[in-house]
Amino acid sequence: MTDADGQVGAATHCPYCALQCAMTVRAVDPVGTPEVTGREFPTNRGGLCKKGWTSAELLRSSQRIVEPMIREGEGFRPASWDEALDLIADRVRAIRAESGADAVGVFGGGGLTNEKAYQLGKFARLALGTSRIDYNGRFCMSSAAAAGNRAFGVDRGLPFPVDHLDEAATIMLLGSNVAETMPPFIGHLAGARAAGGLIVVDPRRSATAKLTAEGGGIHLQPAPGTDLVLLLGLTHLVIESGLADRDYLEHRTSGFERLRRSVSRWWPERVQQHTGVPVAQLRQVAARLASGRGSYILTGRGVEQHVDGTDTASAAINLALVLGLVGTAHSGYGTLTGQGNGQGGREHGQKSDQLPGYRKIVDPDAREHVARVWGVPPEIIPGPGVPAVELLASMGQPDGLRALLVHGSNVVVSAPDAARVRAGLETLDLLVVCDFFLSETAAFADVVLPVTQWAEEEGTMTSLEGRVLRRRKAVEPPAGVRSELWIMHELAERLAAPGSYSTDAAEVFDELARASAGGPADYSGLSHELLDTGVAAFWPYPAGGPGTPRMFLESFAHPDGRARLVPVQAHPRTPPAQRDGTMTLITGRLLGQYQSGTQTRRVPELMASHPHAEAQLHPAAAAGLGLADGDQVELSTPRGTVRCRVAVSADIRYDTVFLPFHFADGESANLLTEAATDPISGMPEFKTTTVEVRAVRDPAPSAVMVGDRG
Ligand SMILES: Nc1nc2c(c(=O)[nH]1)N[C@H]1C(S)=C(S)[C@@H](COP(=O)(O)OP(=O)(O)OC[C@H]3O[C@@H](n4cnc5c(=O)[nH]c(N)nc54)[C@H](O)[C@@H]3O)O[C@H]1N2
Ligand SMILES: Nc1nc2c(c(=O)[nH]1)N[C@H]1C(S)=C(S)[C@@H](COP(=O)(O)OP(=O)(O)OC[C@H]3O[C@@H](n4cnc5c(=O)[nH]c(N)nc54)[C@H](O)[C@@H]3O)O[C@H]1N2
Ligand code: SF4
Ligand SMILES: [Mo]
Repeated sequence: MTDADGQVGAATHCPYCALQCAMTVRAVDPVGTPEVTGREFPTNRGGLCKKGWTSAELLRSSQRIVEPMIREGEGFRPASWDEALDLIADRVRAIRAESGADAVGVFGGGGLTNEKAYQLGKFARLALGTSRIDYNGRFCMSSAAAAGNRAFGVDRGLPFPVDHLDEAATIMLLGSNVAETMPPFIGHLAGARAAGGLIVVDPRRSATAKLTAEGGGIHLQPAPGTDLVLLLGLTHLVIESGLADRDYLEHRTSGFERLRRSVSRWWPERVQQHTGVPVAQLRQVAARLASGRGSYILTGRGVEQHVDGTDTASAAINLALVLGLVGTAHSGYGTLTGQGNGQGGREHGQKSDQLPGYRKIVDPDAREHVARVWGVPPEIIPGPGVPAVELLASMGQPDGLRALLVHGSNVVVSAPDAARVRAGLETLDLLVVCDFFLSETAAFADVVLPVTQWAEEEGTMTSLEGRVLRRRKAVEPPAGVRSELWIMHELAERLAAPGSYSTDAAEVFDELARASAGGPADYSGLSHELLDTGVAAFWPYPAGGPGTPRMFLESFAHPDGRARLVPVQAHPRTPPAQRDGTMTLITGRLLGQYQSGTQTRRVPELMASHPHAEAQLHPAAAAGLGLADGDQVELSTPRGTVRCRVAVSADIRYDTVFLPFHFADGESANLLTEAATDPISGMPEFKTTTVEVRAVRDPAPSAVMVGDRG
């Protein structure tokens, strides 16, 4: 195999995040770790972060599952594929007969290829006959997606190519720490940084916030969970200072008068009181964004993973619209999609309310169209299911789930209120987990099915800029593992399912393209063959092309062609009582770990950089609790307790503690979080939780004796 640049190996993309850095993977020998090199591409320009560089190590990991496993007592025994698949089909049939098809659930993932995500939605609705399918993108992109849909009529994370940011004079990043979560992305901030126009909004002085230091950028450090007030205040300031783009508002948007009234009570002093951001900084930011030299507003999980995440994302969009930034040639608004296929994963039907092409499952025309492609009558496609948190909460409930099939998520670590999720999994009559490793969730399974990894399969991914990319096979998988397309095919056959389930990714893509035709996310002009020519494939890409690198230049996707200003209200939260040890917990990511850690905790170099969870605490807060750097600390909420070491740092607000969520067992941040969700998107509140923080005195007997003698 030789890629387009003449490098030997498969031209593919990184298995991890949505930046989908381009790389070449070359098999060195049948058993050794394949070689990874960065490949020139507009998003990463040859660069990779350390997760990308070490990604191939997992292909040959000794911890890999290489044969199906069936529960036996506390452990597992190896099984043949036939035995495992027969067992699953038998139990699914029995549970359906007793409790109805909705007793069987499916949990998908934003890391699945477009082909697998599409097939999973079809398999759930037709082969299992269930409405109960949702996926981990609910934890990730759902708030931003809901806000994008209501404002623009369509949701594509970045409605412009990433490298257009290079020309910007001002970029405001709200709740996004790209320096750790997408390192090569910071190359695209260089222009704005040099122009003194990088603005970062984060309660921590994150690695990204530190980039504002040179060149006169601005770091706003609001209290966690107050971004909505901050954005309402900035919008108010822009309007009151005469900085709004009146001409743009008149011609390209609707709802300005209502919006203006809705922000009028958020005068700067009041915003300062709620957020802690000084009035002078608010004015500086408003003026900078309105300076007219190319401004972008981008949001990340820090502002979206809240119970008011959709409204917060809407407030960010409103600010961008009032400034006239969206659908123009040199400015914009966007959200930074997280998972490798977080964008495509939300388009092809693994979401509870959705059919392929980003269609609504309740829309009769959409059902008709998709049913025709599937070769079934529309009535047999179930109606909408329930979002992820509700789906997981229904395990063990009357009329809830009795069986769950998990494809590409480790909910025991990544779902909110994880102790309850564990308890729910234990009530199931059947848990099937497809994975490469025995994740914390797979450890609860009745059947674990080993699947192919990224470099062992063909497929497509849709990156954060809405560009459809080819994932290519570079190495042979271990003999015992199978692709998920094959698994769905085999199970569908055993269940005598309607519809056909191809095992060939290119064929599945062709079907997906037909199913998406005419929908908001239209892929109908694309095929593996066309993608292999290297065409820049930004969706919508209808038959004949040419695709859409920059969206909304002419009009928005609502019937009247206008963007909607959606007035939103802040319900300011009461900050935790200023008692000693009562603080706001925020959770997030570290450079060298990925998500629930199933993959990166198995890479020695990455583990060496972040072997354990550490709670980041301000020196003043630490001193007040009698804690020094490296001491043991205990964080607790009514739901659970985490013990870990403390990392004392002036980079965080004194009222806030930060914990990464990549670790398992007693270090798992989601033992503390609450399963409260945004009423519009179903997004859980991952980013602010009231916690009690206390020092742990060494409980070891020797230490107690030392203490006694003193
Ligand atoms: N290294 C690494 N990279 C990743 C991932 C990973 O696990 N590890 N995951 C990928 C995925 S799926 C995603 S979704 C993206 C996420 O990428 P990001 O959104 O950049 O990641 P987070 O660390 O979750 O959150 C970003 C920042 O939000 C801040 N924050 C917390 N609470 C608040 C708040 O109330 N207001 C504001 N303004 N900020 C707040 C945190 O301090 C943090 O610095 O990263 C992707 N890339
Ligand atoms: N407290 C807190 N919790 C959070 C967040 C936070 O910021 N704070 N962030 C949330 C966000 S944004 C996200 S995206 C979620 C992510 O959390 P998870 O949904 O747990 O995501 P991963 O850890 O990537 O889990 C993917 C699992 O599937 C496996 N896998 C990878 N690719 C495939 C595949 O193609 N097929 C199959 N069958 N398996 C595969 C991996 O080995 C791994 O076990 O966590 C959420 N949880
Ligand atoms: S930034 Fe994301 S896509 Fe690029 S190498 Fe790192 S993890 Fe992979
Ligand atoms: Mo995510």
